[in-house]
Amino acid sequence: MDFQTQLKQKVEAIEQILEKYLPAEEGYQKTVLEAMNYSVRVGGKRLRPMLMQETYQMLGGNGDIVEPFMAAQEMIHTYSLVHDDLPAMDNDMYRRGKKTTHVLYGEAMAILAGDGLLNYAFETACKAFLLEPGNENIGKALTVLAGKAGIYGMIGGQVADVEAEKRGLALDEEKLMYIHEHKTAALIQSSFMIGAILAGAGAEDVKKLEKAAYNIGIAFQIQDDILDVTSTLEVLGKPIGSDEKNNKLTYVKAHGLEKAKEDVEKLSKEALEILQGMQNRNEFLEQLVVYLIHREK
Ligand code: GRG
Repeated sequence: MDFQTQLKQKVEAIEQILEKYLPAEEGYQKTVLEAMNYSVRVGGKRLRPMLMQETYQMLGGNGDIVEPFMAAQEMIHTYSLVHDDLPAMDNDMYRRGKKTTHVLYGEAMAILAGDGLLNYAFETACKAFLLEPGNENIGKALTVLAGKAGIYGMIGGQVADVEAEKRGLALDEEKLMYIHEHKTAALIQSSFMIGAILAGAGAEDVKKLEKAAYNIGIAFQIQDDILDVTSTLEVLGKPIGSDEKNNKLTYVKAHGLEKAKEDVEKLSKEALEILQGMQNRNEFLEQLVVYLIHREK
């Protein structure tokens, strides 16, 4: 089966898992539940749960314990997008080709939907304890899920990004890499690490995958910056030029388009070398990394 067909099938299978874990839209809080579910169902590449599942399988995992974590990670990712699109942050009206959550449900409900998704992510991941009550890897995986999304992870990166933007700080390479590592690479790292931990991998393999995912995350973000300059609204599903509009510190701005493209290649090559050096290989995962880094949307 070719890569695109496999990718499509895997996205559909992940969407079924997500559906299983989304909350029922009922009760006095129904509106926020609808806004949460809208935000998750609106689409997206489902990259993070896919990376988690593929890593889990690469390292010999064959149960369903990874599923609540896959759903949790997509909920965390979705909350971050809902909040990032708010008027107080990027004030974006479109995401994934559809209206953003605050445009449809209002700002207050979008804030609450983001909060709801973040909290429900942990309620969902904790369901792994019901599947395998005695499995101590669940606690380790929860620690990584929380840490990489938190103030020393994605939120930390977003804080530095918001401040750089608001204050119009001069380009600073160290800060730029801090932002990319935390805002973007952190959730990609936790996807690989949680997949590995739940499959019972040792600390050394988890460290190697953390490094590979760092490279993938940075390359993914640089590609995001490249697309913001070179793509179109139709292809991307959101307006291009938003980095410029928001006075964003980007890799393309700091280094120029050519160097940005070269570094994407270099980072992805190093990441693939790490994956190819693992005891077990997953051909689809390697193809997925290449595809994501060279994606057009
Ligand atoms: C609000 C705490 C907080 C964090 C927001 C994710 C994020 C941090 C901001 C969104 C803007 C952005 C460009 C982030 C970098 C990561 C990135 C490229 C996210 C988009 O991820 P995709 O391409 O999205 O996987 P889909 O729609 O495919 O799920």
